[in-house]
Amino acid sequence: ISIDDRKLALTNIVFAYIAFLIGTFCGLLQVFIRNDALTLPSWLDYYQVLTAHGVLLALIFTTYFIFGFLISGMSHSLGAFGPKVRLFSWIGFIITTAGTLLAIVEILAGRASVLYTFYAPLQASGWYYVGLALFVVGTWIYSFALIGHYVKWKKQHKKQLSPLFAFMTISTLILWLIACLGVVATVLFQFIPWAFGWVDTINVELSRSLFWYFGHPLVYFWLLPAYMAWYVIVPKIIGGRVFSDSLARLSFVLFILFSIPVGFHHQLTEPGISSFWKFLQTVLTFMVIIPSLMTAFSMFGTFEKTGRQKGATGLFGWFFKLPWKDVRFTSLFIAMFFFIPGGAGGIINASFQLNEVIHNTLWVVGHFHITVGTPVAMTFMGLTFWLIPYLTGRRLTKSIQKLAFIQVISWSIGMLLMSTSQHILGLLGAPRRTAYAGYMKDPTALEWFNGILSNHVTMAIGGTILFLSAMLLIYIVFNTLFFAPKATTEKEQVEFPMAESDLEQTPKYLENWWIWICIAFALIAFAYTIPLSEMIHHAPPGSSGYKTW
Ligand code: HAS
Repeated sequence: ISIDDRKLALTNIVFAYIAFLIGTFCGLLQVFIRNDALTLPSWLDYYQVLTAHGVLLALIFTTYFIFGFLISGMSHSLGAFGPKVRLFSWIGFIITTAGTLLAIVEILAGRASVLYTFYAPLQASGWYYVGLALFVVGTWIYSFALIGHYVKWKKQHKKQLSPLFAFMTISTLILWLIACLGVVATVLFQFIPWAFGWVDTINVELSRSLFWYFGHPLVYFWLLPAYMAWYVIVPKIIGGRVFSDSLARLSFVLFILFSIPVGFHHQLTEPGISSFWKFLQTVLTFMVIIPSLMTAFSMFGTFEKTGRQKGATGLFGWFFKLPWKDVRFTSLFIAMFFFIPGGAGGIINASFQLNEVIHNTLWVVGHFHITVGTPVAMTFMGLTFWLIPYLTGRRLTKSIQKLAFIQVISWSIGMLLMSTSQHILGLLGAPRRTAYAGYMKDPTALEWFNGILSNHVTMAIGGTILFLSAMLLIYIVFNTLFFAPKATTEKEQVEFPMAESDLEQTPKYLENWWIWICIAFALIAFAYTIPLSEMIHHAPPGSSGYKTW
């Protein structure tokens, strides 16, 4: 890809890893506080550290990395960006970064300890919400720049289906744009007037619902780029082709349809929403599981088909034909493996009644560490190993590959220990998000920590291993950015592995975005209109929700 596009992509990836470095350090502090091994100095608050940890890793690291990856892949598959697309991408980057810095300053100043799910009644300073609004606007400009690049390609290639990577990028961006409407509405019309003191109250239930309208598809905004790597990059690395182009496209379309009207599954215990609407959104949540099951099927299909082409026999012969010594593959395979318990946990969470057991417990913390914290984050790590050398024109040396293996294996062990412990503690009843990490030495609480895996030590060891692994990753990033030897011959040059995809059988209507956007809005209207209007109607008179809506 062109030098200018490389610079753009690299800048995003570097910002992602700056956030990763600080965010993982806050994570280390978390486990020590929970272990009662660390008392924070008086100028640092528990919720402040927790907010920084969540915001830096879940929101900032992911978003910058995703845009770095999408920019690289779009430039690789559709050709170099034109000057306009590049200009708007940089404008998007600058606004996103301005918003990020403003939000971080507010967190560091102790004026925004509202956690990464910042819904009411917690209140931050008005400037924090301004920072968040800028962040979202910046990503929109980015998104439209990438969409513009795609539209130009489509005009030059009339009646042709776009390459799979581009199709998946556009699906991800459509999902992101529609999802953000909820958070933009609550930030602009509820939080900013409330936090700056222009109104006295806020409609809490409405703010939470608008947040989760955004908050659930947000997790698919993280997941879909990982799925892009699984569908498009993994087959190339293992020497195969995309299993089924239409299946891959359909699964992304299903995410556009079903990932948004499901936010109530985060609010099943809230009294302000009637059971009927909760149940309806629970059913829709089970619909959004389908594209993930399709992805699992497709992955097994790719492995088996490629394995058999290489001479594998029997039911599991393909397993031994996979390129285990290639860290680009192994990292992504482990990431997929973690998503089996991660996804199963999600299904448990989404089951209306079972949610009663796990809601607001450490189980949920365990769940998101084996969804966004491993399948997604480790896929991004696996991409980093070759993407940075690809963008910098440096070599992926043998010693770096060895370190990369140690990094992903240590991350897996750390995550396994920490998240297993969190899941068990959660089932026993340990609440999440409490600064009383020792649960005030309550005898019942102390019993939770008596198990072999469910004890503070496991969590602390797991968290420490994770931090060391993160530092190793930072070293790898630094090395491949600045110090690894330059690739001088073509053989040494790192490739962008993108598998071939057979377009012949793919129906053209899959790329008719307006059909999917209209159905998505119809489903959203169906799932949200009545419950939201009920919330607005029942908002306490005088509240900002009552006045604004
Ligand atoms: Fe979740 C809470 C339900 C997926 C992230 N989730 C959270 C929170 C986060 C999060 C961050 O219904 C906490 C928010 C907070 O702070 O309050 N989640 C689901 C469901 C899914 C799901 C149904 N979550 C994710 C993903 C995330 C993520 C993905 C991040 C990226 N989640 C919930 C619910 C809650 C929740 C409730 C609220 C709980 C509460 O009460 O607070 C589904 O999308 C999962 C479907 C996935 C599968 C797995 C498919 C498996 C694949 C791997 C194949 C493997 C291969 C390798 C090929 C069905 C694709 C094979 C190798 C071998 C050797 C065998």
